[in-house]
Amino acid sequence: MAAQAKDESAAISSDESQEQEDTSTIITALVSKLPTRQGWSQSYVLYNNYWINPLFVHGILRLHTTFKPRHDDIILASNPKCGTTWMKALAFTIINRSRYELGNNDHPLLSRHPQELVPFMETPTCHTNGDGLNYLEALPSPRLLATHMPLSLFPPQLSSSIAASGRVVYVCREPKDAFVSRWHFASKFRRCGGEHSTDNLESALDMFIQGFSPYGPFWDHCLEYWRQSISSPEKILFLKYEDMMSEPVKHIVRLATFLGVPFSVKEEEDGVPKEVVRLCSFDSLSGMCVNQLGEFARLQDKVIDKSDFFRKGVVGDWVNHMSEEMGRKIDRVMEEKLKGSGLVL
Ligand code: PAP
Repeated sequence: MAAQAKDESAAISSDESQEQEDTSTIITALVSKLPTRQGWSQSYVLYNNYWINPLFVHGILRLHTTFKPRHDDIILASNPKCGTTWMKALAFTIINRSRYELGNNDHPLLSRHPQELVPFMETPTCHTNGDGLNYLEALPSPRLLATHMPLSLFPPQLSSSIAASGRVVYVCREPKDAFVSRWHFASKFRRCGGEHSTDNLESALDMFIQGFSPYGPFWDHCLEYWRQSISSPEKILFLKYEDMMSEPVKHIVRLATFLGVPFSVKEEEDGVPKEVVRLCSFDSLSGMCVNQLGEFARLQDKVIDKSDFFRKGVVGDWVNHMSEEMGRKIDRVMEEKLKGSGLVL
């Protein structure tokens, strides 16, 4: 009996892996037909009006076929370089504060990088060695899942689940700072070898204002979440990096309430929100050994170190890298694209 069950389960899993392989072949063929453009230290493909690393388009399409949402999933979404690492640390700490007390030596943030504690949905290669979506299935509920996907590329089953009961937190950032942050991140890959079109900040800027940046156009990404946050504020919380920097406690309290785990009066009196802010601050996280040493992931031929997610963490750093005229170029395009939306960045 047991042997028969074992045989059957082996047959099912071999069917499943065959199915996975077939899906992967179809997706690879589809991705290979998409328009491609070089830049930002590698080539990107245009999928559904967004420029995305082909590997991640593959990941997105795989989510479309196999992702199983849970009713209490929480999605942390962002344009790249807009505060993802920070938001991952904050949301994880807030959600798990009764399980992992702040100040204890066993707090997971002391031993694991925030990017590892909350996995990206569409970049499984960062977390597994081709192990399908098992790493998402293995997470306890409520799951915290991160993404750089625009809202329009969410798998339909996830969109329905969010409409019914899920939640999305979107963090946005002033585009000149996000651009400069991205440029530095790409420059790290330049150091790994080879000449790239982003060697020159001005040519990177030209690409950015044409809408050609990773997960760009930057403005369309923000606008999708912004509009949805206006029509469904109980589903999407739209936060700005700069607001969180200037009044962290206020926004952490908002975040906890939105996530369904508001701080109690006693917690506020005891200074718990302040303690969360302190633990997750740039100085605190960037000073931890776990975030300073070692590799986070390898993507194709590129190594991403854990420390690459911590550079300066300040508002307005763009002035140290761009001329005022370069800054005005981004301002002009943003003003035109955001016109009438009510969103000001
Ligand atoms: P990702 O989009 O690649 O996942 P993300 O964390 O959004 O990464 O971007 C990194 C930026 O967030 C860096 O900005 P900078 O280049 O302007 O310095 C990084 O320094 C900043 N950052 C990381 N952690 C924090 C934090 N705890 N508080 C504030 N900013 C942070």
